[in-house]
Amino acid sequence: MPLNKNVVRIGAAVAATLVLAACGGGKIGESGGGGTAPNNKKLTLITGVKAEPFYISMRCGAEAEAKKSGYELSTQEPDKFEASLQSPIVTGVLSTKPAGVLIAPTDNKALAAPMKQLTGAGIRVVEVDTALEDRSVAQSSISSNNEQGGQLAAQTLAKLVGTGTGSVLVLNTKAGTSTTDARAKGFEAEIAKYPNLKYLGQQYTDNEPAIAAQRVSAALSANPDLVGVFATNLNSGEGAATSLRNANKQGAVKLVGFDASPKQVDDLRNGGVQALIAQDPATIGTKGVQQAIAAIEGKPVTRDIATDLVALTKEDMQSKSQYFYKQSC
Ligand code: T6T
Repeated sequence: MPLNKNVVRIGAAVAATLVLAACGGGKIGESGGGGTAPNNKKLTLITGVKAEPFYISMRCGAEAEAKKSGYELSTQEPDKFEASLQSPIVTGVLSTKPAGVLIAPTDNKALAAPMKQLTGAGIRVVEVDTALEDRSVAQSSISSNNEQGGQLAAQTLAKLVGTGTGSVLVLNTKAGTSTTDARAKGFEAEIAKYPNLKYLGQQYTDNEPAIAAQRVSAALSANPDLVGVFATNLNSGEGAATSLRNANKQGAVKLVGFDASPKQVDDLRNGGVQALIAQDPATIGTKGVQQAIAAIEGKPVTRDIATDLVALTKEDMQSKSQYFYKQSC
């Protein structure tokens, strides 16, 4: 089912508007632990990786909302998108006794134990972007509808290829990343509707642009009929664009990326990438803080909130520049 519009906006509404009383039911000051101490206005954001425009934009939204609400937000970030580096950060945050933690878990299983330590100490936990498989740990999860984003990427890529035939590749990051796994899943289901396109499966990039570039050059050698690549996130997209440019395949092999970093936006403008599925990380941060505060203050919490996803092309990108990610607040 090809797209009949260049731009499709999905997931603007709350996906599941089930409103729950704050689970754990604790009130401020109830158990004397760090998280529940009276008048504790400390929040901590733990992102997936340091100095990356998606998380910078998320932090900007979170900081502004915290300030507006009289809370103090500090941010901690691992040097790489890796559970073994993020887990000790979570454990370290425990001793700083924030009232609430917003976290983007880098692995949908490995972060469960450290995150349970937080909730065990009475700290309210909200997932921002990525999530655990175990839905009993966080009180609220805010993210794009990533499966729909993958479907949108497949529709966009199929439209770009048009009546051509050939193979298409997906670049995922690391198995166990809830967001990119959902994007790959949505893409695979949707691309099956286009008999002119042969799905080659997904390759993992370890969330490293250099590995993404290697995967694309290997795919080009092994599949001379390669007509499309879907890069499920910022780093894989940046690496794929470099590889296609070096192989003189820019534009001949259509590249659809996810995210909208300054480099990805430049690539869209200069033809290095043909479409981007942009998220709204600032709103993920804003809503994450709102839900954490609701949980801390014993107000109703929304279990799942979906934020915007927008397809950007060279033609319409300027009118959607509010979706470009930031390098600083
Ligand atoms: O795509 C985002 C984020 O949604 C994903 O979970 C991990 O990668 C990014 O941070 C971009 O690098």
